[in-house]
Amino acid sequence: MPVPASYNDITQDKVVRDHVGVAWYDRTFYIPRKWNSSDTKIWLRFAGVHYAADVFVNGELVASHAGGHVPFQADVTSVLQYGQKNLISVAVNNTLTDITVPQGEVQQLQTDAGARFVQYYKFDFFNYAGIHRPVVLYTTPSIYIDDISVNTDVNDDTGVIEYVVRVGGDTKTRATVSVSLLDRDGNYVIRNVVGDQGNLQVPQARLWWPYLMNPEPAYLYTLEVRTSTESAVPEDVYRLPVGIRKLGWTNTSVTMNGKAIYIRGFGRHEDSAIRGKGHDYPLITRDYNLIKWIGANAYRTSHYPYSEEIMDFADREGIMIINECPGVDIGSYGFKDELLEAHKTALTRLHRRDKNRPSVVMWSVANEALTASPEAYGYFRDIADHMKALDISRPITMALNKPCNLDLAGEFMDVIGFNRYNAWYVNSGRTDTIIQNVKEEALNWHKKYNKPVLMTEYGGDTMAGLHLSPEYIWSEEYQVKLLSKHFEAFDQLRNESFFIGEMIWNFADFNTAQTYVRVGGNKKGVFTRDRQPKASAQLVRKRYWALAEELDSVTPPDDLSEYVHESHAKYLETGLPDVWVTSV
Ligand code: BDP
Repeated sequence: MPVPASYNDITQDKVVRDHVGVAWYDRTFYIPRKWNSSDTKIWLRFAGVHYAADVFVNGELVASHAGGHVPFQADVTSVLQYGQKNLISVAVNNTLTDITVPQGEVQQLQTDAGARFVQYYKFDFFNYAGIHRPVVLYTTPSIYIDDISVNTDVNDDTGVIEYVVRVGGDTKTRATVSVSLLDRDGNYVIRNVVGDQGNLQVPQARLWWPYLMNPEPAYLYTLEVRTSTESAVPEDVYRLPVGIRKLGWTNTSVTMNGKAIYIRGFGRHEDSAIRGKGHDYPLITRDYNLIKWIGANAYRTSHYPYSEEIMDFADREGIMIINECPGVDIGSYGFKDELLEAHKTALTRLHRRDKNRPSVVMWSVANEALTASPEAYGYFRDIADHMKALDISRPITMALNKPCNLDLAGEFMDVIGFNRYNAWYVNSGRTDTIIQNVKEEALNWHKKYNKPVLMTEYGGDTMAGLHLSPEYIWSEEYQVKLLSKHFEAFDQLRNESFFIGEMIWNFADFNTAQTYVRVGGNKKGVFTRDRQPKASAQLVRKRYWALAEELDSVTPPDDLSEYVHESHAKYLETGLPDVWVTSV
């Protein structure tokens, strides 16, 4: 099996595709003799293995980890054979139960060949499994930088970087920490400040801005952290990209550097043909090109943390991230204490991995949980308390879908996200019901909780190439109409002060479990699974760039209005005559 990749879609064997339980990976490798030094530690790091993993090196268990979307590592210095062959074995277990995050259930099915285990789950994406993200061996000195936390603020035009560095390794030897700050061109702005925590003041700071909100978005400094000791242990150096920004929120808005943001984006998935959820640089680069081409400024990592490489792109390109933990459909198999603990652990690990990223503007603690069940109240109060104990610098949210009047979790959130499939699962075919329902629901959420509201999901399945006119469900024409009607609702809602954004479900088509409501997967993408635009992509592009123009005075790309008949050109200046507007 190739690594990184999901193993499911690589072979012709559906037993491999639908496998439930443990899969073993083995691999041999050599370690140079010169790595064998008392000053050096060797780490084995997995960026993501779904769902649980036991890792053995030369037969010795070095790491056990549960949770498919966050990294883990082990100090393997003492189990390696230097200058010789080593064996690494990884047992990957994809089983989901009522106390894994996300939840699932395994049942026995009687088949013609006898009883077989089958994995069931309620969430709507294929439970791809395997070693999904890169695996690396790397070295540090024996006294090393274990963790860095930064928080930023802006006072007038001075940027403030608050930092804490944690040193790991032999605690008997005292290590001195010093930090420096470099600008984007590599020039030192601040040099060698000694101490493992402190505040850096950056006069005339260049701020981190989202894409299209500023002509120079995503400005990143580099925080260079060094350790030194009085012993012979060599220094450790870590270079952390830092975006200086001030995030704020009220009961009607979320602000970046004092300016209200309006989110225009998508829900997404890590998903593609053959690789499944395996890391793929060309694919993620293409995705960012499409996101920028279409003029989006944000997305939600529905429904689990995405790879670190994907997050690096967001930091560097200025794409705002609603960072979601794998709490999708939480409660579908009951609410238990062990589930709550696993959910908190998932949040802790996500926070530890992504706490320093300027792109992360909100934490999403769950998607479509069973928030109308009585247990949901205490459960989500604890989840929110836990997240707040980890981070008070970012608002928390979740994507809610239970009827507003029955929901028990929203009061613990800072921002309300809601998912609703008007004219799709509800009133299929009736695009004439969208505007009033979307407006009414958004208003109801705001009335109930007095928080900013955004629509985190809406959309309809669309078979690329299916054309039916007048529009009919599953056709490209229908998706265009369904989105347009939502846009009208959003434009009316934007006049209400509390409505802060719109996210289409989904960026691209993706694979799901086999069910009769899915034709080769979920087809709600604005792009196909191989990242080609459907007709709706052209419409979305016009809208997202128009919003950027209206809100942030951005000049849209030339090709957006390639053809305008000369008799209409004048309306670009003066606006459409009233008679046209009413007839549309
Ligand atoms: C929502 C879920 C999302 C699904 C979507 C759909 O949050 O994961 O893929 O519906 O049905 O309920 O397309």
